[in-house]
Amino acid sequence: MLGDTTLQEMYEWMVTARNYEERLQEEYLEGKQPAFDISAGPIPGELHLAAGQEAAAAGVCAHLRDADTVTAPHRPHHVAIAKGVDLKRMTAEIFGRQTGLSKGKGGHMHLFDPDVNFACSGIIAEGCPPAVGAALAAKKRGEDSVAVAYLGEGAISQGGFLESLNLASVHDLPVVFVIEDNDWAISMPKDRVTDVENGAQRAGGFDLPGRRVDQDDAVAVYEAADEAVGRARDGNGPTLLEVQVHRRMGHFMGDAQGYRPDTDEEQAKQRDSITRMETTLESAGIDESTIEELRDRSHDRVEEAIEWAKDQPEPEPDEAYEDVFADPPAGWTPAPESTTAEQTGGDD
Ligand SMILES: Cc1ncc(C[n+]2csc(CCOP(=O)(O)OP(=O)(O)O)c2C)c(N)n1
Ligand SMILES: [Mg+2]
Repeated sequence: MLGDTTLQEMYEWMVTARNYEERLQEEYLEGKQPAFDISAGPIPGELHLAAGQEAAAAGVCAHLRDADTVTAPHRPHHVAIAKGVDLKRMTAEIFGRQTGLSKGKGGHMHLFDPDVNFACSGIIAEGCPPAVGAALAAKKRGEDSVAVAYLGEGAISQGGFLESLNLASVHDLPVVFVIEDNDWAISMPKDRVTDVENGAQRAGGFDLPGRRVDQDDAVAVYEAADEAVGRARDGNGPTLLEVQVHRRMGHFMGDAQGYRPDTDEEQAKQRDSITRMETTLESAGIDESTIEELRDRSHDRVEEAIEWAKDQPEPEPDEAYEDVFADPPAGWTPAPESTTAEQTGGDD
Protein backbone atom coordinates (compact mmCIF):
# COMPACT_ATOMS: atom_id res chain seq x y z
CA MET A 1 0.00 0.00 0.00
CA LEU A 2 1.42 3.34 -1.07
CA GLY A 3 1.45 5.64 1.99
CA ASP A 4 1.66 9.44 2.12
CA THR A 5 5.32 9.44 3.16
CA THR A 6 6.35 7.41 0.11
CA LEU A 7 4.20 9.56 -2.16
CA GLN A 8 5.90 12.68 -0.86
CA GLU A 9 9.33 11.12 -1.14
CA MET A 10 8.67 10.14 -4.75
CA TYR A 11 7.44 13.63 -5.55
CA GLU A 12 10.49 15.19 -3.94
CA TRP A 13 12.85 13.03 -6.00
CA MET A 14 10.96 13.91 -9.18
CA VAL A 15 10.98 17.63 -8.49
CA THR A 16 14.64 17.52 -7.45
CA ALA A 17 15.53 15.79 -10.71
CA ARG A 18 13.59 18.34 -12.77
CA ASN A 19 15.04 21.35 -10.89
CA TYR A 20 18.47 19.85 -11.10
CA GLU A 21 18.31 19.43 -14.85
CA GLU A 22 16.90 22.90 -15.37
CA ARG A 23 19.88 24.29 -13.47
CA LEU A 24 22.35 22.01 -15.29
CA GLN A 25 20.92 23.26 -18.56
CA GLU A 26 21.66 26.88 -17.60
CA GLU A 27 25.16 26.05 -16.43
CA TYR A 28 25.83 23.93 -19.49
CA LEU A 29 24.94 26.66 -21.97
CA GLU A 30 27.11 29.20 -20.21
CA GLY A 31 30.26 29.64 -22.26
CA LYS A 32 29.11 27.45 -25.16
CA GLN A 33 27.62 30.32 -27.16
CA PRO A 34 27.47 31.44 -29.89
CA ALA A 35 29.15 28.55 -31.74
CA PHE A 36 28.14 25.79 -29.33
CA ASP A 37 31.64 24.63 -28.56
CA ILE A 38 31.00 21.35 -26.74
CA SER A 39 34.22 21.50 -24.77
CA ALA A 40 33.65 25.04 -23.48
CA GLY A 41 31.81 26.28 -20.40
CA PRO A 42 31.58 24.89 -16.88
CA ILE A 43 30.14 21.51 -17.97
CA PRO A 44 32.35 20.05 -20.70
CA GLY A 45 31.16 17.31 -23.07
CA GLU A 46 27.69 16.01 -23.89
CA LEU A 47 24.67 16.30 -21.64
CA HIS A 48 21.56 14.09 -21.95
CA LEU A 49 18.64 15.31 -19.87
CA ALA A 50 15.88 13.06 -18.60
CA ALA A 51 13.18 15.69 -18.01
CA GLY A 52 9.85 13.91 -18.55
CA GLN A 53 11.14 10.50 -17.44
CA GLU A 54 11.10 11.03 -13.66
CA ALA A 55 8.14 8.70 -12.96
CA ALA A 56 10.11 5.66 -14.12
CA ALA A 57 12.85 6.43 -11.61
CA ALA A 58 10.71 7.32 -8.60
CA GLY A 59 8.17 4.49 -8.96
CA VAL A 60 10.83 1.78 -9.04
CA CYS A 61 13.46 3.22 -6.67
CA ALA A 62 10.83 3.72 -3.95
CA HIS A 63 11.10 -0.06 -3.43
CA LEU A 64 14.88 -0.17 -3.21
CA ARG A 65 17.44 -0.15 -0.40
CA ASP A 66 21.04 1.07 -0.47
CA ALA A 67 22.25 -2.53 -0.78
CA ASP A 68 20.27 -3.01 -4.00
CA THR A 69 22.13 -2.32 -7.23
CA VAL A 70 20.93 0.03 -9.95
CA THR A 71 22.51 0.51 -13.36
CA ALA A 72 21.37 3.29 -15.69
CA PRO A 73 22.24 4.37 -19.23
CA HIS A 74 23.48 7.69 -20.64
CA ARG A 75 20.43 9.62 -19.32
CA PRO A 76 20.95 8.90 -15.65
CA HIS A 77 20.23 11.90 -13.38
CA HIS A 78 16.62 11.12 -12.38
CA VAL A 79 17.53 7.51 -11.52
CA ALA A 80 20.68 8.51 -9.62
CA ILE A 81 18.71 11.00 -7.54
CA ALA A 82 15.98 8.47 -6.73
CA LYS A 83 18.61 5.85 -5.80
CA GLY A 84 20.16 8.29 -3.32
CA VAL A 85 23.45 9.05 -5.09
CA ASP A 86 25.35 11.82 -3.31
CA LEU A 87 24.12 14.93 -5.14
CA LYS A 88 27.14 17.09 -4.36
CA ARG A 89 29.71 14.57 -5.56
CA MET A 90 27.55 13.73 -8.58
CA THR A 91 27.42 17.42 -9.48
CA ALA A 92 31.17 17.78 -9.00
CA GLU A 93 31.59 14.86 -11.41
CA ILE A 94 29.37 16.53 -14.00
CA PHE A 95 31.42 19.72 -13.63
CA GLY A 96 34.63 17.69 -14.06
CA ARG A 97 35.96 18.39 -10.55
CA GLN A 98 38.48 16.44 -8.49
CA THR A 99 35.98 15.61 -5.73
CA GLY A 100 33.47 14.17 -8.19
CA LEU A 101 32.28 10.58 -7.90
CA SER A 102 34.86 9.51 -10.51
CA LYS A 103 37.37 12.27 -9.66
CA GLY A 104 36.02 14.36 -12.52
CA LYS A 105 37.12 11.92 -15.22
CA GLY A 106 33.79 10.33 -16.11
CA GLY A 107 31.36 13.19 -16.58
CA HIS A 108 27.61 12.91 -16.50
CA MET A 109 27.32 9.51 -18.25
CA HIS A 110 29.77 7.78 -15.89
CA LEU A 111 28.51 8.21 -12.37
CA PHE A 112 29.53 5.52 -9.88
CA ASP A 113 28.49 5.61 -6.25
CA PRO A 114 29.46 2.42 -4.39
CA ASP A 115 27.79 3.70 -1.18
CA VAL A 116 24.39 3.13 -2.79
CA ASN A 117 25.45 0.65 -5.49
CA PHE A 118 24.73 2.88 -8.46
CA ALA A 119 26.49 2.92 -11.83
CA CYS A 120 25.73 4.21 -15.30
CA SER A 121 27.31 4.06 -18.72
CA GLY A 122 27.23 5.84 -22.07
CA ILE A 123 27.11 2.51 -23.90
CA ILE A 124 23.49 1.54 -24.40
CA ALA A 125 22.25 -1.66 -22.65
CA GLU A 126 25.70 -1.92 -21.06
CA GLY A 127 24.17 -1.79 -17.58
CA CYS A 128 22.28 -5.06 -18.08
CA PRO A 129 25.14 -7.59 -17.69
CA PRO A 130 26.55 -5.94 -14.52
CA ALA A 131 23.05 -5.87 -13.00
CA VAL A 132 22.73 -9.59 -13.72
CA GLY A 133 26.16 -10.08 -12.09
CA ALA A 134 25.08 -8.17 -8.98
CA ALA A 135 21.91 -10.27 -8.79
CA LEU A 136 23.91 -13.48 -9.17
CA ALA A 137 26.28 -12.35 -6.38
CA ALA A 138 23.34 -11.59 -4.08
CA LYS A 139 21.82 -14.98 -4.77
CA LYS A 140 25.11 -16.83 -4.17
CA ARG A 141 25.64 -14.97 -0.91
CA GLY A 142 22.13 -15.77 0.24
CA GLU A 143 21.24 -12.06 0.52
CA ASP A 144 17.84 -10.68 -0.39
CA SER A 145 19.10 -7.67 -2.33
CA VAL A 146 17.96 -7.10 -5.89
CA ALA A 147 19.37 -5.41 -8.98
CA VAL A 148 17.60 -3.09 -11.40
CA ALA A 149 18.87 -2.34 -14.90
CA TYR A 150 17.44 0.68 -16.74
CA LEU A 151 17.65 0.98 -20.52
CA GLY A 152 15.95 2.94 -23.29
CA GLU A 153 13.54 1.45 -25.82
CA GLY A 154 16.22 2.04 -28.46
CA ALA A 155 18.41 -0.55 -26.73
CA ILE A 156 15.99 -3.48 -26.64
CA SER A 157 17.63 -5.29 -29.54
CA GLN A 158 21.13 -5.04 -28.10
CA GLY A 159 22.83 -8.39 -27.45
CA GLY A 160 23.83 -7.39 -23.93
CA PHE A 161 20.18 -6.91 -22.99
CA LEU A 162 18.89 -10.09 -24.64
CA GLU A 163 21.66 -12.25 -23.19
CA SER A 164 21.02 -10.71 -19.78
CA LEU A 165 17.32 -11.58 -20.00
CA ASN A 166 18.29 -15.14 -20.81
CA LEU A 167 20.82 -15.56 -17.99
CA ALA A 168 18.54 -13.90 -15.46
CA SER A 169 15.71 -16.22 -16.44
CA VAL A 170 17.77 -19.44 -16.57
CA HIS A 171 19.25 -18.78 -13.13
CA ASP A 172 16.10 -17.21 -11.59
CA LEU A 173 18.05 -14.12 -10.59
CA PRO A 174 16.66 -11.23 -8.53
CA VAL A 175 16.81 -8.62 -11.25
CA VAL A 176 14.28 -6.21 -12.72
CA PHE A 177 14.85 -4.73 -16.17
CA VAL A 178 13.18 -1.36 -16.72
CA ILE A 179 12.77 -0.03 -20.25
CA GLU A 180 12.10 3.69 -20.42
CA ASP A 181 10.17 4.08 -23.65
CA ASN A 182 10.44 7.75 -24.66
CA ASP A 183 9.59 6.91 -28.31
CA TRP A 184 12.95 8.06 -29.65
CA ALA A 185 16.47 6.73 -29.96
CA ILE A 186 18.29 9.93 -30.85
CA SER A 187 16.33 10.77 -34.06
CA MET A 188 15.02 7.23 -34.67
CA PRO A 189 11.36 6.51 -33.89
CA LYS A 190 10.62 3.17 -32.26
CA ASP A 191 8.72 1.63 -35.18
CA ARG A 192 11.79 1.97 -37.41
CA VAL A 193 13.89 -0.29 -35.18
CA THR A 194 11.57 -3.00 -33.89
CA ASP A 195 8.35 -4.72 -34.91
CA VAL A 196 7.25 -5.54 -31.36
CA GLU A 197 4.55 -3.19 -30.19
CA ASN A 198 6.13 -2.77 -26.79
CA GLY A 199 9.41 -3.77 -25.23
CA ALA A 200 7.79 -5.85 -22.48
CA GLN A 201 6.98 -8.42 -25.18
CA ARG A 202 10.66 -9.33 -25.22
CA ALA A 203 10.01 -11.14 -21.90
CA GLY A 204 7.94 -13.83 -23.65
CA GLY A 205 10.97 -15.12 -25.52
CA PHE A 206 12.74 -15.83 -22.26
CA ASP A 207 9.81 -17.12 -20.22
CA LEU A 208 9.76 -14.35 -17.67
CA PRO A 209 6.96 -11.93 -16.80
CA GLY A 210 6.75 -8.75 -18.85
CA ARG A 211 4.56 -5.77 -18.06
CA ARG A 212 4.09 -2.37 -19.60
CA VAL A 213 2.95 0.77 -17.76
CA ASP A 214 1.28 2.77 -20.46
CA GLN A 215 1.55 6.26 -19.07
CA ASP A 216 4.26 8.04 -17.13
CA ASP A 217 2.37 7.90 -13.87
CA ALA A 218 4.67 7.38 -10.89
CA VAL A 219 1.93 5.64 -8.89
CA ALA A 220 1.22 3.12 -11.68
CA VAL A 221 4.97 2.51 -11.95
CA TYR A 222 5.18 2.07 -8.18
CA GLU A 223 2.47 -0.59 -8.30
CA ALA A 224 4.04 -2.51 -11.17
CA ALA A 225 7.45 -2.32 -9.50
CA ASP A 226 5.99 -3.49 -6.19
CA GLU A 227 5.22 -6.81 -7.80
CA ALA A 228 8.46 -7.01 -9.80
CA VAL A 229 10.84 -6.05 -6.98
CA GLY A 230 8.88 -8.19 -4.50
CA ARG A 231 9.13 -11.16 -6.83
CA ALA A 232 12.90 -10.68 -7.14
CA ARG A 233 13.40 -10.18 -3.40
CA ASP A 234 11.37 -13.27 -2.59
CA GLY A 235 13.64 -15.38 -4.78
CA ASN A 236 11.12 -15.83 -7.58
CA GLY A 237 13.24 -14.50 -10.42
CA PRO A 238 13.39 -11.61 -12.88
CA THR A 239 10.76 -9.34 -14.41
CA LEU A 240 10.81 -7.02 -17.39
CA LEU A 241 8.95 -3.73 -17.06
CA GLU A 242 8.44 -1.08 -19.69
CA VAL A 243 7.28 2.41 -18.79
CA GLN A 244 5.98 4.96 -21.27
CA VAL A 245 7.80 8.20 -20.55
CA HIS A 246 8.33 11.36 -22.57
CA ARG A 247 11.40 13.17 -23.69
CA ARG A 248 10.75 16.85 -23.06
CA MET A 249 14.13 17.87 -24.44
CA GLY A 250 16.33 16.97 -27.39
CA HIS A 251 18.40 13.79 -27.33
CA PHE A 252 21.30 15.86 -25.98
CA MET A 253 21.76 19.52 -25.21
CA GLY A 254 22.20 21.29 -28.52
CA ASP A 255 20.03 18.85 -30.50
CA ALA A 256 18.05 21.01 -32.96
CA GLN A 257 15.44 18.19 -33.26
CA GLY A 258 14.69 18.88 -36.91
CA TYR A 259 13.48 15.27 -37.19
CA ARG A 260 10.79 15.71 -34.53
CA PRO A 261 7.27 16.97 -35.25
CA ASP A 262 6.36 20.00 -33.09
CA THR A 263 3.20 18.18 -31.97
CA ASP A 264 5.29 15.37 -30.47
CA GLU A 265 7.32 17.78 -28.38
CA GLU A 266 4.18 19.62 -27.33
CA GLN A 267 2.47 16.37 -26.29
CA ALA A 268 5.51 15.37 -24.25
CA LYS A 269 5.25 18.60 -22.31
CA GLN A 270 1.53 18.21 -21.71
CA ARG A 271 1.83 14.69 -20.29
CA ASP A 272 3.94 15.86 -17.40
CA SER A 273 4.35 13.23 -14.72
CA ILE A 274 5.17 15.90 -12.14
CA THR A 275 1.90 17.76 -12.66
CA ARG A 276 0.14 14.40 -12.49
CA MET A 277 1.89 13.62 -9.23
CA GLU A 278 0.79 16.97 -7.76
CA THR A 279 -2.82 16.06 -8.53
CA THR A 280 -2.26 12.68 -6.86
CA LEU A 281 -0.83 14.34 -3.76
CA GLU A 282 -3.79 16.73 -3.57
CA SER A 283 -6.26 13.85 -3.94
CA ALA A 284 -4.44 12.05 -1.11
CA GLY A 285 -5.22 15.08 1.09
CA ILE A 286 -1.69 16.49 1.19
CA ASP A 287 -2.04 20.25 1.48
CA GLU A 288 -0.52 22.83 -0.83
CA SER A 289 1.86 24.15 1.85
CA THR A 290 3.44 20.69 2.28
CA ILE A 291 3.85 20.38 -1.50
CA GLU A 292 5.41 23.86 -1.55
CA GLU A 293 7.79 22.86 1.23
CA LEU A 294 8.95 19.80 -0.72
CA ARG A 295 9.53 21.98 -3.78
CA ASP A 296 11.50 24.57 -1.78
CA ARG A 297 13.61 21.91 -0.10
CA SER A 298 14.49 20.28 -3.41
CA HIS A 299 15.32 23.67 -4.87
CA ASP A 300 17.68 24.48 -1.97
CA ARG A 301 19.36 21.11 -2.21
CA VAL A 302 20.01 21.57 -5.91
CA GLU A 303 21.44 25.08 -5.44
CA GLU A 304 23.66 23.90 -2.62
CA ALA A 305 25.03 21.01 -4.70
CA ILE A 306 25.73 23.24 -7.70
CA GLU A 307 27.40 25.96 -5.66
CA TRP A 308 29.53 23.39 -3.82
CA ALA A 309 30.56 21.67 -7.05
CA LYS A 310 31.57 24.91 -8.74
CA ASP A 311 33.90 25.68 -5.83
CA GLN A 312 35.72 22.37 -6.10
CA PRO A 313 39.21 22.11 -7.63
CA GLU A 314 39.78 20.71 -11.10
CA PRO A 315 41.93 17.55 -11.34
CA GLU A 316 45.66 17.97 -11.94
CA PRO A 317 46.79 16.84 -15.42
CA ASP A 318 48.94 14.05 -13.85
CA GLU A 319 45.82 12.49 -12.35
CA ALA A 320 44.66 11.50 -15.83
CA TYR A 321 46.95 8.47 -15.54
CA GLU A 322 45.67 7.34 -12.17
CA ASP A 323 42.87 4.78 -11.77
CA VAL A 324 43.07 3.79 -15.41
CA PHE A 325 43.80 0.11 -14.77
CA ALA A 326 42.94 -1.85 -11.63
CA ASP A 327 45.84 -4.14 -12.46
CA PRO A 328 48.02 -2.48 -15.09
CA PRO A 329 49.42 -4.73 -17.80
CA ALA A 330 53.08 -5.70 -17.37
CA GLY A 331 55.39 -3.10 -18.80
CA TRP A 332 52.73 -0.40 -18.99
CA THR A 333 54.24 2.93 -18.04
CA PRO A 334 52.27 6.11 -17.83
CA ALA A 335 53.61 9.22 -19.56
CA PRO A 336 54.49 11.39 -16.52
CA GLU A 337 58.09 10.66 -15.55
CA SER A 338 57.33 11.12 -11.86
CA THR A 339 55.11 8.00 -11.67
CA THR A 340 56.96 5.05 -10.13
CA ALA A 341 56.81 1.36 -10.96
CA GLU A 342 55.29 0.79 -7.54
CA GLN A 343 52.37 3.09 -8.39
CA THR A 344 51.81 1.49 -11.75
CA GLY A 345 52.20 -2.07 -10.56
CA GLY A 346 54.58 -2.57 -13.49
CA ASP A 347 57.00 -5.50 -14.00
CA ASP A 348 59.72 -4.49 -11.57
C1 LIG B 1 26.36 0.24 -28.10
C2 LIG B 1 26.05 1.66 -28.49
N1 LIG B 1 25.65 1.93 -29.75
C3 LIG B 1 25.34 3.20 -30.09
C4 LIG B 1 25.45 4.22 -29.18
C5 LIG B 1 25.09 5.64 -29.58
N2 LIG B 1 23.83 6.03 -28.92
C6 LIG B 1 23.84 6.83 -27.85
S1 LIG B 1 22.30 7.09 -27.26
C7 LIG B 1 21.61 6.16 -28.47
C8 LIG B 1 20.12 5.97 -28.57
C9 LIG B 1 19.56 5.48 -27.32
O1 LIG B 1 18.18 5.45 -27.40
P1 LIG B 1 17.36 4.86 -26.20
O2 LIG B 1 17.99 3.58 -25.78
O3 LIG B 1 15.94 4.83 -26.59
O4 LIG B 1 17.64 5.88 -25.03
P2 LIG B 1 17.20 7.42 -24.95
O5 LIG B 1 18.33 8.21 -25.52
O6 LIG B 1 15.96 7.58 -25.71
O7 LIG B 1 17.04 7.69 -23.50
C10 LIG B 1 22.58 5.63 -29.31
C11 LIG B 1 22.32 4.76 -30.47
C12 LIG B 1 25.87 3.89 -27.88
N3 LIG B 1 25.96 4.82 -26.94
N4 LIG B 1 26.14 2.62 -27.53
MG1 LIG C 1 14.49 6.19 -26.23
